[in-house]
Amino acid sequence: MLDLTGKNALVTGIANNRSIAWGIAQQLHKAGANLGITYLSDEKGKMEKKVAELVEPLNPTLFLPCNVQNDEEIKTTFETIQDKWGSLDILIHCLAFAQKDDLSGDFSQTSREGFRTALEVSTYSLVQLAGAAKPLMTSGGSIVTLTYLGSIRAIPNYNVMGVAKAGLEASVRYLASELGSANIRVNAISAGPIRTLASSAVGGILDMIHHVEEVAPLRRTVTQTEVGNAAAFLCSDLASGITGQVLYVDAGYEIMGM
Ligand code: 0WE
Repeated sequence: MLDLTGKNALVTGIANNRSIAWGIAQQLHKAGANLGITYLSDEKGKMEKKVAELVEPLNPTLFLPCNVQNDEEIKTTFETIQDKWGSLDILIHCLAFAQKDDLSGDFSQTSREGFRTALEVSTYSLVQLAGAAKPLMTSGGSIVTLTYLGSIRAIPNYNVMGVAKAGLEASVRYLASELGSANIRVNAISAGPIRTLASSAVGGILDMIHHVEEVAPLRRTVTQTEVGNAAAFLCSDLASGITGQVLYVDAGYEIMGM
């Protein structure tokens, strides 16, 4: 049985009730995990309030700001985990950002700054958080990140994010290789396109979703709950032999040639 009772899980990347991270948090909670939630702090504290209200039913025992471009917030997050929990079992990484003008037009025109930002927030952040989590995962652990097909195929407009996700998937393999001896598993879920805050800001996302509904073997897109269930599985002892992998939760779309 899928059972995460007694496991401490840190979930990053919840912005609202459409976030994939929200789907994951709900399924981890359902499986009995003790949750810590991080959010991206803004000046007015609007995000803090919104995310706090959303996650309240999941009874998180930690609720912290964690902007991965802010070393202090990362330090405080993991110090608080050490103080309040003593150890960490599960880390969910659902963070990505590219400047909006780098998600359309010619990839060859990506600026140095835009490239740097996308890889810092979307790729390096996994390495950074895994490095901070490693000393806290004293009884082994499971790290799960989110990726997208644009890492291995040229998806129109995904551009610099495709490069960031390719780097993310390679980072999953290098982290899995390093952390395996501590019984820490590292995997990625490659989710099909879903309407979220991030994807809705992208032109043409609805056309992409309609394309998936026509072509994918299951003739539909996937839900946040389905991604959440796959994440709960990867975090559980049911997946004890799985590390360094990219698991496609995409209604089968990735296998199709036409
Ligand atoms: O990884 C993603 C979303 C990544 C993303 C989205 C935004 C929109 C708003 C990163 N940074 C930003 N920055 C913003 O300012 N997906 C898999 C969803 C997604 O994004 C796309 C897609 C799909 C699918 C962008 C272009 C084409 C397809």
